[in-house]
Amino acid sequence: MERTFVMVKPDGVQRGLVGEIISRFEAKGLKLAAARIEALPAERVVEQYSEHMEKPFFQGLKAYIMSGPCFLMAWEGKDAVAVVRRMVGATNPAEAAPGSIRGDFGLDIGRNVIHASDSRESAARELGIHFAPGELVEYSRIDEPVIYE
Ligand code: IDP
Ligand code: MG
Repeated sequence: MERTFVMVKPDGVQRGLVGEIISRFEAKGLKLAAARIEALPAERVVEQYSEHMEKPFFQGLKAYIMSGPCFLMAWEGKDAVAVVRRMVGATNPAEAAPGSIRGDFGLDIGRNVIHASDSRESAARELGIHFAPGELVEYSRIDEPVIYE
């Protein structure tokens, strides 16, 4: 089992997409381990996106992520990191596959609704930035025996 970090960005929260997005991951069979709505402080936004610090879009990205509250989640399941990235879709929503979250709900690369960790290492790092270990809840979903072989 893997855990991954997922965040509905301020545009997704403002557009009322939090419930739709949770529903997709729940229906897939993934397990919600933590969730919180929060206006992120600058230092955690910079830490989250440190790999992009030198990019021309960084200041705009930081202002976008700080423009309103985000909805932070930890999702758990088999191959959760890769599965969630596929469900999120390509970075540019205009090119993201229909059926993916970005493909269904966005048009602009600078307003792409959602973030998801891109590797197991990023997932561990990002979960550590936003959640204390005790915030990740361990439990079983009663439907696990019919979701997994
Ligand atoms: P990802 O979110 O699909 O992993 P990254 O390349 O890691 O994409 O970029 C992180 C975030 O930075 C994107 O989700 C998007 O919000 C923003 N971003 C990336 N490229 C651009 C750009 O060219 N213009 C504006 N924002 C961008
Ligand atoms: Mg990325």
